[in-house]
Amino acid sequence: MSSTRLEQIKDEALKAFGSAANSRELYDLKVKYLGKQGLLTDIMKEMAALPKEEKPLFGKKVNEVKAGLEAAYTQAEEALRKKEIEERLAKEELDLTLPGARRLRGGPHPVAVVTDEIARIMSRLGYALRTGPQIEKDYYNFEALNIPANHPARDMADTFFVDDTHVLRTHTSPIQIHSLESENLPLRVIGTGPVYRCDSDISHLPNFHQIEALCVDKKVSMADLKGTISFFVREFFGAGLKTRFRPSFFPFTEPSAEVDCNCPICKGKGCSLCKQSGWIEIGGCGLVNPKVFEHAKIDPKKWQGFAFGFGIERMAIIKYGIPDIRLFPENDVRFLRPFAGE
Ligand code: 2NL
Repeated sequence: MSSTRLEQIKDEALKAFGSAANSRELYDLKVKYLGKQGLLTDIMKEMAALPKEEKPLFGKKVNEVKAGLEAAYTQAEEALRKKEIEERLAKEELDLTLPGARRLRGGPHPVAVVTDEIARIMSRLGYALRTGPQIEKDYYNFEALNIPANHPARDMADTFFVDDTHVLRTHTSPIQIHSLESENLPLRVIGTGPVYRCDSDISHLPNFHQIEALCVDKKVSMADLKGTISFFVREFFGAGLKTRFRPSFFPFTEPSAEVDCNCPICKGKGCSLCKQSGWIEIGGCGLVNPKVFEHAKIDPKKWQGFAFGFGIERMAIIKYGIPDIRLFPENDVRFLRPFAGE
């Protein structure tokens, strides 16, 4: 009796699969016949009532029917899918006048562009590019640079401390200290990379970039320093721009000066960027403090040096008129694209 019923279910299911109008209907039929609570499952349960010797044969038959129905389902589904796609293609029209989905191309980041440009200019004066660790010993970030224990830069409020003796470097000067310790003199290097300050507002980022130059030789003067920076400013911002020094203080240089140049936007005439003064501050400089040489075991009676440092984002802001320093870490392609050099 069960075998007849099985055949009946099989024929019925095959017919139904073949005449399903769409995939949804076909799926419902699959549930009805092959599902966990479907007709084939029901019939398996009836097996319990059969005499023991008939069970294996019947079980085999059920499995055959099941396999057959599953194959028929797959075939029917494939056919329906094809039919549905063809119907859609026939019905739906492609609007070829719609604009394509534009993918904005990125470009080199202005920090990278400015870094490369500075390195290129300074290489013509014999300066080699150096990088260094971003986590520094207290010694390399402060002590070796003659920054005393009670200096405000050492305060928790300005410096990210990693542990008791390590900090995220707050400037690129430790790179130069490593060069002083490990390279032969005379020496001309630029150190560059990210630096960190516990400081964040509309004109300060906690993570920005610096570039510093260091020249050590037998006889080095403020005149060499000024000549080098003036050359650099003209090459980087444009011919005809003047440079001026204002006395300042850094623990690692003596004497020290702030560096201003003619505003490259108005060429010194006065505009909103330079607040009508015609001058804009670009960084700091000075002659290497003998104490820095002593820390690096270099005899300050035999060697002299000058150094200067710039903020890279600041250089880019001045050169390209970037309105907001917070654009730098966002990597929005609309910001990056103009630097792609296209
Ligand atoms: C600034 C000023 C400066 C230096 C950096 C330096 C490095 C050594 C010895 C002496 Cl190893 N000096 N670097 C000197 C003066 C100024 O940076 O405003 N940077 C953004």
